[in-house]
Amino acid sequence: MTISFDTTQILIGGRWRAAGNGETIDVINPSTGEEVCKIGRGSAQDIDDAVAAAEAALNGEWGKMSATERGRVLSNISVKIKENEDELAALESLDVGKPLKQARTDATAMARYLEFYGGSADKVMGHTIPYADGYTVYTLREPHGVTAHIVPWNYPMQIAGRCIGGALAMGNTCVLKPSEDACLSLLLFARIAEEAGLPKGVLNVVPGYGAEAGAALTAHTGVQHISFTGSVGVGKMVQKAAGENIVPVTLELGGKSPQIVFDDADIEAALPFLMGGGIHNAGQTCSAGTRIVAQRGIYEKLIAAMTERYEALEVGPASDDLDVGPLVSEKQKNTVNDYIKYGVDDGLTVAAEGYLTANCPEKGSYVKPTLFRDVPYQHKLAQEEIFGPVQVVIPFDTEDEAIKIANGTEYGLVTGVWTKDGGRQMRMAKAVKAGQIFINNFGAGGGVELPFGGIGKSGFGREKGFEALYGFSVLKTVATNHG
Ligand code: TXE
Repeated sequence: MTISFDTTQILIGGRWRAAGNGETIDVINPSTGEEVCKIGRGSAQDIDDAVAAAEAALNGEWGKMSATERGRVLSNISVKIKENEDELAALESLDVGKPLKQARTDATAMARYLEFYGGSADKVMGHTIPYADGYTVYTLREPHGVTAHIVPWNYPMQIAGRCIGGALAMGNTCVLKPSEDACLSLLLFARIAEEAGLPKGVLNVVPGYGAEAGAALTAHTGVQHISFTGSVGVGKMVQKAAGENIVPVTLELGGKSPQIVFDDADIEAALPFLMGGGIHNAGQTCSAGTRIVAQRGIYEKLIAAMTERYEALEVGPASDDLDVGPLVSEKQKNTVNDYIKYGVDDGLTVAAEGYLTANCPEKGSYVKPTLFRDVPYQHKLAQEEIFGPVQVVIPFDTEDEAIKIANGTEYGLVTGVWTKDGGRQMRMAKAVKAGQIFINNFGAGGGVELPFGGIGKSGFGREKGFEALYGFSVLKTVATNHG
């Protein structure tokens, strides 16, 4: 495809320009292994400039806008995202290897985030509090100020949509540091936001490496809130940096989410979700339901049904729009293949694999989807986030055992429970440790409205839904003694 803008430019204070040091990063198409363009390599100086621009914007037109007007700007951005969906999806597909259909879903979801947060901007209210005689007490919800957004490569549009949308709804300004591996769609998003009427300096975009631009942003004393989605290791560094400056941080660090299937489950209804949990976005999903925890009575039936589907899975270039595209990079491909090799060498049984179509170029980052069966729940492959198209099936006998397995990792992001027994649905929802529990579904189709976040190593803080708006604002209590 021909890209319609200069991808090397970064956005600071409403001005597109080269990164300060003039350096760039190559963008590799993971479907082919070929370079497609370059992006700017933002430096600490660029971050300084971006934070200064975001600070200035707080005191300009944006800071004076009513919540309703802010909401209208966000709604306009949403409309324009929809108008540009084709280009956004094509860019994402080129950049990270998502099959086109899946990239389009992400563009639609980003539009929906802006629509939702546009509509909610003027509906966040404080309270009046009954207090001592002679007092009137009320609370206000105010913006933090300059907010930092560090976004990974797996869902750039969805993740930026949720954190930028929520932050803007509450009147903050933003500095966005997209992943060095996935930047193109967000550069276009920033252009769309400008066109839709977002005032200059309210959204600044500085692409670059994590250890450079990312670290400079999280350490910056001008930043008043940090949203981070990424790995546990970097999450720890981000939390330390936030601690140095005593600023709030939201960490979304992935997981090892179980889908628990009881004997009485409607397997036909469950199968698309069980498969999607491992295969959608080639398994590179923080909430991927990659641990299939299945009761002994339906175990073999489930394995047989999943095997049939795995063996039909086609892997190919993003533009072929098959079930599974390449992984985001050569590095990610090697990481995932190392996990598969480790499982096989350690004696795990492969129940089924998908296949690579003849169209897969040699240098693309393709991995065969792989389903392991009879995996002990303490095994490395059942404990660690693989972030590729790999699922493990773990058998269990009793409800208590299912709970122990579900809660038996360091993570706690999402859990799916498949059962027709109403009492069990309630018991499981209470017993399982995770930020979201889905009963007889998994993910509820994305659910922009549904608060999302983890416990344990999956992180803390809630994004998405109305709840996120509390995180993106500061509560102020006003107590007036009027006698
Ligand atoms: O993530 P990183 P990577 C997990 C997943 C994946 C693994 C590695 O298991 O295999 O992490 O992916 C920025 N200060 N997740 O290496 O490095 C970086 O530039 C500030 C799960 O790509 O955590 C990028 O913008 N920022 C996850 C972002 O952090 C820094 C999604 C994420 O990159 C930084 C992605 C630093 N010192 C990966 N170093 C999820 N929760 O869904 C890097 N960054």
